[in-house]
Parts: sequence; C-alpha cells; structure tokens
Amino acid sequence: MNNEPLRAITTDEVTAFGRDGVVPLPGLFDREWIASLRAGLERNRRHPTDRARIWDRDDEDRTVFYDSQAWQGIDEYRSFVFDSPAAAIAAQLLGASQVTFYFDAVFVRSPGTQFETPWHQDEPYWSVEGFNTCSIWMPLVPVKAENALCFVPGSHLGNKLLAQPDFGSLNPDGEVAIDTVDFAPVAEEAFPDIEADRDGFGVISWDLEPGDCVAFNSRMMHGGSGKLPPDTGLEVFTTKWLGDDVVIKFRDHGMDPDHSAVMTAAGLAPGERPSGDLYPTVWTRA
Ligand SMILES: O=C(O)CCC(=O)C(=O)O
Repeated sequence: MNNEPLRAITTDEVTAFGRDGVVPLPGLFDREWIASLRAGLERNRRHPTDRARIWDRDDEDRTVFYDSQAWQGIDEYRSFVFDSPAAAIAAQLLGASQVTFYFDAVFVRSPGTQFETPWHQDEPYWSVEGFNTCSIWMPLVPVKAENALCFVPGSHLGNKLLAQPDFGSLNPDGEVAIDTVDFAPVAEEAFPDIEADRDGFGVISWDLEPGDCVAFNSRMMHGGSGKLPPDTGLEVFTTKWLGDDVVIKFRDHGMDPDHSAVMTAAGLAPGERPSGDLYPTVWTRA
C-alpha cells in the first residue's frame, strides 16, 4: 500500500483547490488501499457505530447507509488515516504546517438508489471552525460524473450562514439518536436552489475510478450524488482533515456529527485546536 501519492500533486491542482475550493485528483491511491478500505467497509456495515443511520430506504429496499467516526474500531480505516498519503495530500493542498485528522464518514448506496445527497456545506455542521479544511472524497468503485458528488466552484469563499438541511431527519427506519436542530432560526439566508439552475451555478463533478479522489474545502456547496442506474451501486469513503487555522467551536444549531460531548470528555474546549487520541496530528512539516 502506497505511503506517498502514486504521482506528484501538480501546482495547477494546488491552485485549483485554493481558487475553486475543489479539485479532482486522479490516480493517487493504489489498489491495495481500495481493497483494504472495501474490506473495512464490509465490517463497518456488519458492525455499525451508534452514529450510523440509513439516510434513505425506498419501496424496493434500496438504501443509503451512512456512518462516521468508525476509524477507531475498523483497523483498515485507522491504517488509512495514519499510513496512507491522505494527510500529506491535504497538507500540500492547504499549504499547512500541520494536518490533524478530524473524522471519517462513509456513504454507501445500493444499486439503483435514486436518493440524492441534499445540497449543503460541511462546516456549519461541524464542531470546529476555520477556513483551512480538506475533505478527501474517495469512491471505492467506479462512478460517473452524473452520479458523483457535485460542487459549486468558488462557493467556499462566501461567508454567510445559509439554512442547511437537517440530516438528522434522514432516517426512514426510525428515530435518530442525535439531537440536531433546524438551521432556519439562525441562518442569514436560505440555501440557494442549485438544482433549479445547475448551469448558472457552474456545477461540476467528475468520472472517477477507484484510486482517484476529489479534495474539497468544507465551506463548499456540494450535493447531488446518487440517482444510480439499476445495476450500479456506490461506495464512498471520506476523510476530513484540518489545517492551521481550525479550532473547536460548539454551535447552538445543527451539529452533525456532534463532537462536543467526546471533545469535552477528552478535556478539549472551544477555541483550542482538536488534539489527542481522537484528533491525531498525522502530518507535520519537517
Ligand atoms: O457522498 C455523498 O453523497 C455525500 C458526501 C458528503 O456530503 C461529504 O463527504 O461531505
């Protein structure tokens, strides 16, 4: 399994990440990483954490499975966090002096699932704040651009708090054991209807193969993945990385996943940098 990216990240890719907030990065992870993560995902499906939930289940029992922060119980995820090139890739894109791991999340769609991820930004849900963040979205199976996660380029540069969808409400199987709150009372603006004018918003996505990834800033507007053909499923493994300016912030509304309890139990407080066993600094500039 490769510890360094399979090829060098180009200056153009670093520039695109800063300018657009998102960049596709083909061919960075070898097939052993993909096989290992798929094995981990299979066990994660059999032994979900208490943060797991079904985002959607349709009449034909097709589902979207979600779990997060499973890395401590799944060796393959843990190994990816510490031994894969992911932290170094994030460091290069962010120009960071150190990169801290925040959490992992998986999104698994059974073949033919029509459910599309609602458009949103990540940072408003997080228990941290800061501009220097990098999510690495890795499909573990081939995905076409029309089914992959989509982005509004440059949307990481807006700084208004938009009304985000309540992901806690996504669970047709019953109550979600988390306490999420609607953003509407605190939002300055409604979230724009991206689907109504995809061309106007310049929506982009890419065909991706296992070993490719898309890196994006957590302030990016993204969503729209799904609507799969009947014979095609989608398995996605994501990791979230924090650069230099990110500190803990507990929000009044909508934290999901809400890390405030585990952070507090670990002795971490708002304003501090996430650290310790739960939030390891995996990469530091030599
Ligand atoms: O893969 C998806 O459908 C959603 C991914 C996502 O929203 C994220 O990684 O922040």
